[in-house]
Amino acid sequence: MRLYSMHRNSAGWRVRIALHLKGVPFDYVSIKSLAPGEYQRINPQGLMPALEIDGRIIAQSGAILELIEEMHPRPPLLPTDPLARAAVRAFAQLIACDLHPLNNNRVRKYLAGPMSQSPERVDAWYRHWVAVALTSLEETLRRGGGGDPFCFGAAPTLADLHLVPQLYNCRRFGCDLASYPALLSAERACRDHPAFWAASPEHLPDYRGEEPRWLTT
Ligand SMILES: N[C@@H](CCC(=O)N[C@@H](CS)C(=O)NCC(=O)O)C(=O)O
Repeated sequence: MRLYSMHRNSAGWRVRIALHLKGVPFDYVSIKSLAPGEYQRINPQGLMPALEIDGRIIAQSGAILELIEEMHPRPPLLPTDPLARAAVRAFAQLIACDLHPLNNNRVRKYLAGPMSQSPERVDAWYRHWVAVALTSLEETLRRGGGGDPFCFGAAPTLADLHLVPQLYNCRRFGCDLASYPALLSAERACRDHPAFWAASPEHLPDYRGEEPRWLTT
Protein backbone atom coordinates (compact mmCIF):
# COMPACT_ATOMS: atom_id res chain seq x y z
CA MET A 1 0.00 0.00 0.00
CA ARG A 2 1.24 3.44 -0.89
CA LEU A 3 -0.38 6.61 0.45
CA TYR A 4 0.11 9.82 -1.53
CA SER A 5 -0.33 12.73 0.82
CA MET A 6 1.55 15.44 2.69
CA HIS A 7 2.02 16.00 6.39
CA ARG A 8 -0.70 18.62 6.93
CA ASN A 9 -3.18 17.17 4.40
CA SER A 10 -6.17 16.67 6.67
CA ALA A 11 -8.05 14.19 4.46
CA GLY A 12 -4.86 12.13 4.23
CA TRP A 13 -4.39 12.39 7.98
CA ARG A 14 -7.72 10.62 8.48
CA VAL A 15 -6.41 7.73 6.40
CA ARG A 16 -3.07 7.64 8.21
CA ILE A 17 -4.82 7.32 11.56
CA ALA A 18 -6.94 4.43 10.25
CA LEU A 19 -3.88 2.59 8.91
CA HIS A 20 -2.02 3.03 12.20
CA LEU A 21 -5.07 2.00 14.25
CA LYS A 22 -5.32 -1.21 12.31
CA GLY A 23 -1.59 -1.81 12.17
CA VAL A 24 -1.54 -1.85 8.37
CA PRO A 25 1.93 -1.09 6.97
CA PHE A 26 2.10 1.49 4.19
CA ASP A 27 4.61 3.54 2.24
CA TYR A 28 4.13 7.26 2.63
CA VAL A 29 4.74 9.27 -0.56
CA SER A 30 4.99 12.98 0.07
CA ILE A 31 3.41 15.13 -2.64
CA LYS A 32 5.45 18.27 -3.26
CA SER A 33 3.15 20.02 -5.73
CA LEU A 34 -0.46 19.84 -6.83
CA ALA A 35 0.22 21.94 -9.92
CA PRO A 36 -1.28 20.29 -13.02
CA GLY A 37 1.08 17.57 -14.11
CA GLU A 38 2.67 14.71 -12.31
CA TYR A 39 0.27 14.21 -9.40
CA GLN A 40 -2.77 14.37 -11.70
CA ARG A 41 -1.41 11.35 -13.49
CA ILE A 42 -1.94 9.55 -10.16
CA ASN A 43 -5.21 11.20 -9.12
CA PRO A 44 -7.07 12.98 -11.96
CA GLN A 45 -8.84 15.23 -9.44
CA GLY A 46 -5.47 16.48 -8.20
CA LEU A 47 -6.47 16.36 -4.54
CA MET A 48 -4.82 14.43 -1.71
CA PRO A 49 -4.90 11.73 -0.56
CA ALA A 50 -4.73 8.84 -3.00
CA LEU A 51 -4.05 5.24 -2.07
CA GLU A 52 -2.23 2.88 -4.39
CA ILE A 53 -3.03 -0.74 -3.77
CA ASP A 54 -2.16 -3.66 -6.03
CA GLY A 55 -1.29 -1.14 -8.73
CA ARG A 56 -4.70 0.57 -8.58
CA ILE A 57 -5.33 4.09 -7.38
CA ILE A 58 -8.21 4.92 -5.06
CA ALA A 59 -9.06 8.58 -4.40
CA GLN A 60 -11.33 10.23 -1.79
CA SER A 61 -10.56 9.68 1.89
CA GLY A 62 -14.11 8.35 2.54
CA ALA A 63 -13.74 5.65 -0.12
CA ILE A 64 -10.24 4.82 1.11
CA LEU A 65 -11.45 4.53 4.71
CA GLU A 66 -14.25 2.20 3.67
CA LEU A 67 -11.80 0.06 1.72
CA ILE A 68 -9.42 -0.16 4.68
CA GLU A 69 -12.33 -1.07 6.96
CA GLU A 70 -13.49 -3.80 4.59
CA MET A 71 -10.00 -5.25 4.11
CA HIS A 72 -8.94 -4.92 7.76
CA PRO A 73 -12.06 -5.05 9.92
CA ARG A 74 -10.23 -5.11 13.26
CA PRO A 75 -10.28 -2.94 15.23
CA PRO A 76 -13.48 -1.53 13.72
CA LEU A 77 -13.88 2.14 12.87
CA LEU A 78 -17.62 1.96 13.54
CA PRO A 79 -19.67 0.64 16.47
CA THR A 80 -21.75 -2.51 15.93
CA ASP A 81 -25.22 -1.08 16.54
CA PRO A 82 -26.70 0.27 13.24
CA LEU A 83 -28.05 3.45 14.80
CA ALA A 84 -24.74 4.15 16.53
CA ARG A 85 -22.95 3.52 13.22
CA ALA A 86 -25.21 6.05 11.51
CA ALA A 87 -24.50 8.62 14.23
CA VAL A 88 -20.75 8.20 13.79
CA ARG A 89 -21.05 8.49 10.02
CA ALA A 90 -23.19 11.61 10.36
CA PHE A 91 -20.57 13.25 12.59
CA ALA A 92 -17.74 12.35 10.19
CA GLN A 93 -19.70 13.44 7.12
CA LEU A 94 -20.49 16.82 8.62
CA ILE A 95 -16.75 17.45 8.62
CA ALA A 96 -15.88 15.71 5.35
CA CYS A 97 -18.86 16.79 3.24
CA ASP A 98 -20.08 20.07 4.71
CA LEU A 99 -17.15 21.82 6.36
CA HIS A 100 -13.93 20.69 4.71
CA PRO A 101 -14.97 21.40 1.09
CA LEU A 102 -15.81 25.02 1.95
CA ASN A 103 -12.51 25.74 3.63
CA ASN A 104 -9.82 23.83 1.81
CA ASN A 105 -6.88 25.45 0.09
CA ARG A 106 -8.26 25.68 -3.44
CA VAL A 107 -11.44 27.40 -2.22
CA ARG A 108 -9.49 29.94 -0.16
CA LYS A 109 -7.17 30.54 -3.10
CA TYR A 110 -10.13 31.13 -5.41
CA LEU A 111 -11.67 33.60 -2.96
CA ALA A 112 -8.38 35.46 -2.63
CA GLY A 113 -7.52 35.35 -6.36
CA PRO A 114 -10.37 35.44 -8.92
CA MET A 115 -12.87 36.70 -6.33
CA SER A 116 -10.50 39.45 -5.09
CA GLN A 117 -11.25 38.94 -1.42
CA SER A 118 -8.79 40.32 1.16
CA PRO A 119 -6.93 37.96 3.52
CA GLU A 120 -9.19 39.23 6.34
CA ARG A 121 -12.33 38.32 4.43
CA VAL A 122 -10.98 34.91 3.46
CA ASP A 123 -10.16 34.26 7.12
CA ALA A 124 -13.65 35.43 8.10
CA TRP A 125 -15.11 32.95 5.58
CA TYR A 126 -13.02 30.15 7.07
CA ARG A 127 -13.95 30.97 10.66
CA HIS A 128 -17.64 31.41 9.87
CA TRP A 129 -18.00 27.91 8.44
CA VAL A 130 -15.88 26.42 11.21
CA ALA A 131 -18.12 27.98 13.86
CA VAL A 132 -21.28 26.72 12.14
CA ALA A 133 -19.90 23.17 11.90
CA LEU A 134 -18.21 22.91 15.30
CA THR A 135 -21.28 24.27 17.08
CA SER A 136 -23.35 21.43 15.60
CA LEU A 137 -20.72 18.82 16.38
CA GLU A 138 -20.36 20.03 19.96
CA GLU A 139 -24.12 19.90 20.47
CA THR A 140 -24.20 16.40 18.95
CA LEU A 141 -21.64 15.15 21.46
CA ARG A 142 -23.29 17.02 24.33
CA ARG A 143 -26.62 15.33 23.62
CA GLY A 144 -24.91 11.96 23.40
CA GLY A 145 -22.95 12.29 26.62
CA GLY A 146 -19.89 13.56 24.73
CA GLY A 147 -16.20 12.65 24.84
CA ASP A 148 -16.33 9.41 26.78
CA PRO A 149 -13.38 9.57 26.27
CA PHE A 150 -13.62 9.46 22.46
CA CYS A 151 -16.42 11.10 20.47
CA PHE A 152 -18.66 8.04 20.61
CA GLY A 153 -17.44 5.96 23.52
CA ALA A 154 -14.51 3.93 24.70
CA ALA A 155 -12.84 3.35 21.32
CA PRO A 156 -11.92 5.73 18.53
CA THR A 157 -14.20 5.75 15.50
CA LEU A 158 -14.44 7.50 12.16
CA ALA A 159 -15.70 10.52 14.11
CA ASP A 160 -12.37 10.94 15.95
CA LEU A 161 -10.42 10.33 12.73
CA HIS A 162 -12.20 13.27 11.16
CA LEU A 163 -12.21 15.52 14.23
CA VAL A 164 -8.47 15.51 15.00
CA PRO A 165 -7.18 16.86 11.65
CA GLN A 166 -10.04 19.35 11.50
CA LEU A 167 -9.24 20.87 14.91
CA TYR A 168 -5.55 21.06 13.99
CA ASN A 169 -6.54 22.95 10.86
CA CYS A 170 -8.81 25.28 12.81
CA ARG A 171 -5.94 26.24 15.10
CA ARG A 172 -3.67 26.93 12.11
CA PHE A 173 -6.23 29.51 11.03
CA GLY A 174 -6.58 31.08 14.46
CA CYS A 175 -10.02 29.79 15.41
CA ASP A 176 -10.97 30.08 19.08
CA LEU A 177 -12.00 26.59 20.17
CA ALA A 178 -12.88 27.38 23.79
CA SER A 179 -16.62 26.95 23.18
CA TYR A 180 -16.24 23.29 22.24
CA PRO A 181 -15.28 21.41 25.43
CA ALA A 182 -16.69 18.06 24.33
CA LEU A 183 -14.74 18.17 21.06
CA LEU A 184 -11.56 19.14 22.91
CA SER A 185 -12.09 16.37 25.42
CA ALA A 186 -12.32 13.76 22.65
CA GLU A 187 -9.24 15.27 21.02
CA ARG A 188 -7.31 14.91 24.31
CA ALA A 189 -8.16 11.21 24.40
CA CYS A 190 -6.80 10.88 20.85
CA ARG A 191 -3.54 12.56 21.88
CA ASP A 192 -2.95 9.75 24.35
CA HIS A 193 -3.50 7.10 21.68
CA PRO A 194 -0.36 5.78 19.90
CA ALA A 195 -2.04 5.46 16.49
CA PHE A 196 -3.07 9.12 16.51
CA TRP A 197 0.38 10.06 17.78
CA ALA A 198 2.12 8.17 14.96
CA ALA A 199 -0.12 9.73 12.29
CA SER A 200 0.42 13.35 13.33
CA PRO A 201 2.22 15.77 10.96
CA GLU A 202 5.39 16.11 13.03
CA HIS A 203 6.06 12.38 12.70
CA LEU A 204 6.17 12.48 8.93
CA PRO A 205 9.34 12.81 6.85
CA ASP A 206 8.08 15.92 5.01
CA TYR A 207 7.39 17.88 8.21
CA ARG A 208 9.90 20.73 8.33
CA GLY A 209 8.58 22.60 11.35
CA GLU A 210 6.75 25.34 9.43
CA GLU A 211 3.44 24.43 11.04
CA PRO A 212 2.76 23.78 14.72
CA ARG A 213 3.26 20.29 16.08
CA TRP A 214 -0.08 18.59 16.77
CA LEU A 215 0.92 17.36 20.19
CA THR A 216 1.76 20.79 21.49
CA THR A 217 -1.00 22.87 19.89
N1 LIG B 1 -13.17 14.92 -0.53
C1 LIG B 1 -11.74 14.77 -0.66
C2 LIG B 1 -11.08 16.08 -0.32
C3 LIG B 1 -9.63 16.07 -0.66
C4 LIG B 1 -9.01 17.43 -0.42
O1 LIG B 1 -9.64 18.49 -0.57
N2 LIG B 1 -7.75 17.39 -0.05
C5 LIG B 1 -7.07 18.62 0.18
C6 LIG B 1 -6.09 18.51 1.30
S1 LIG B 1 -6.86 18.15 2.83
C7 LIG B 1 -6.29 19.01 -1.03
O2 LIG B 1 -5.74 18.18 -1.72
N3 LIG B 1 -6.27 20.29 -1.26
C8 LIG B 1 -5.55 20.85 -2.30
C9 LIG B 1 -6.12 22.16 -2.65
O3 LIG B 1 -7.14 22.55 -2.06
O4 LIG B 1 -5.54 22.82 -3.53
C10 LIG B 1 -11.25 13.64 0.26
O5 LIG B 1 -11.87 13.43 1.31
O6 LIG B 1 -10.27 12.97 -0.07
